[in-house]
Amino acid sequence: MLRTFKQHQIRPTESLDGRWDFIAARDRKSGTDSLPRKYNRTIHVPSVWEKLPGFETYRGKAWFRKRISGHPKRTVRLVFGGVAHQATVFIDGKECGRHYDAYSMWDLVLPNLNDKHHSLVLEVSNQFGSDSALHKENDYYSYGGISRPTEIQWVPEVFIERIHAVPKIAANKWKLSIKIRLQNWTRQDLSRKLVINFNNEQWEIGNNLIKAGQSLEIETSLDALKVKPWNVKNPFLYNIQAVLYADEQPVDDLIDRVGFREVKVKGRNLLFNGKTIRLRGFNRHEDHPNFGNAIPLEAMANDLEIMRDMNANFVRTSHYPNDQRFLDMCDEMGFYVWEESHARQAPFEHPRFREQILAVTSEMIDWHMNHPSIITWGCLNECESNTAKGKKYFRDVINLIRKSDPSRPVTFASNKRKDDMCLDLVDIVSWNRYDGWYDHYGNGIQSIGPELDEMLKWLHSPKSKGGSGKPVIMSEFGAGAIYGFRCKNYDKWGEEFQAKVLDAALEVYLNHKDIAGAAIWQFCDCRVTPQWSMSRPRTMNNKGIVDEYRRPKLAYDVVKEQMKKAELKHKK
Ligand code: ADA
Repeated sequence: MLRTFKQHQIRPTESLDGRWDFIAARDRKSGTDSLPRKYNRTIHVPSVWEKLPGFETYRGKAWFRKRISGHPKRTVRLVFGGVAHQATVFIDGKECGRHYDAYSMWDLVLPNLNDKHHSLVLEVSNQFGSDSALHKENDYYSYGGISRPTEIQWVPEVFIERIHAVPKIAANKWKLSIKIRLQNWTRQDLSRKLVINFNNEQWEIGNNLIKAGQSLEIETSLDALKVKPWNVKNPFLYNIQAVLYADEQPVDDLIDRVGFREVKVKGRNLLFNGKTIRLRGFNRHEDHPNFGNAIPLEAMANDLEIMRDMNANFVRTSHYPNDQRFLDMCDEMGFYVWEESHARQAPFEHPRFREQILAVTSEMIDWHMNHPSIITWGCLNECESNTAKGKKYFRDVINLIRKSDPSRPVTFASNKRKDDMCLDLVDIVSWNRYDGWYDHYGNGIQSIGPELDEMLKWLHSPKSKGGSGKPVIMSEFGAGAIYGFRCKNYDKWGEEFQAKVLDAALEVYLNHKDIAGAAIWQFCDCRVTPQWSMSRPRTMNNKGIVDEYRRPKLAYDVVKEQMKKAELKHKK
């Protein structure tokens, strides 16, 4: 399933997960200019091919094939949770769509497929280079494959594509501002009646004409709702269902979920339903030694249980949108989430950068809008925010975020310190700092407090050119440790050294009156690309509090204790 809950009662759907035919370019004898006639094996979907013995380091192309069936009166819509990272879709040998980026959900409507069986083929590549600005050699691994759940749906002439529901409170009454997007894939104008079912009540939204081949966005508002608010202690969720009628017959539906909460910035604080909150948690890569980034639901749930055990209430989806099922579980368990579009030290000069960053940012918000756990949108991690040229990109991406969703604050994680030129563009200032690891090794931990105070003094002065008075999140800090390397000399890479740095950093960041949140880098060790191997023992980023198998390092108990102390302090 694409989500942790059922999204349709009327629309027929079917999972395409399971065995697909598979062949890699390196195994094709007759060249790769045309689609394969033969497939030499099958592969499970979702998965990454790097988990197939012999494919551990395969960077190239592969083809996936599955038989699908049409429908006499409807057409086929394919929904992909994520394909890593360049996909070209063929139906019966004809190209019918493309998508770039592993971390965005996307769909394809295939009009007029008759009700016979058809051959669906995906050509997938995890290659870097001139076509890929966001997936590149990096301090995390870009895998290859159909790495998230995939679904086939059979939709009527006009179907419900998306529901966006934004909760707002006024005079102590909750309301939902709703936008529903309908798509008419036929060549004729069609009229349809729309109904919304919410909290055991029904709202008729009347008849709407949808022009041939076009989408129509319908706005409405459900007012004076008797609902319980969503918060991390009591994450109350409500289903919202849109139903479409043709000639008084229900022909389509879409169910999504909402939680009633408002996130605002007030001075140097983050307000959540009017109360100041303090964030404490982790940066988490979607990475696992047995699954790559195709992490099964149970393993995702286990990650959140481990974070909860360490008294965390916050997770940053570094550095890309996550599997929606992970976000669903954050909604269900009660976590605050910083989700960001895919970029880590991205090359603005890359010929495809602009189009790709705008596309993935738009897809992130369009598909993930309704998650109550997402409290801020992030972007452009440690990108060029220290130049006038770079600021143009920051301004365009942040403007796109604000236009797509005015309801959430915006931030980006910066390592540019006093050279940053983009702090006027954000609502929340976020800093990546590694005092005691990259900086000031040796006496580094004594510098954490003084360095922070020096930065805050600069920030809340005119010198920061727009950062003054804004909340601050310490978006990354930490140290590396190789699991099992114990070292009483407190040498680097030893678990003792990492625990000492984390203890000192959390003592400062979780208790400073002007720090609204802190996210440790990082939750678990993760695989990186070979180019990083000189500075990354095991070709892994070893700053996890647990290793890649989620085995706790010495720092685990230090983090747990520091976060418990902070939870008790801020509850007061
Ligand atoms: C940066 C970056 C992270 C990771 C970290 C590290 O802050 O944002 O992705 O690379 O450094 O481990 O050095």
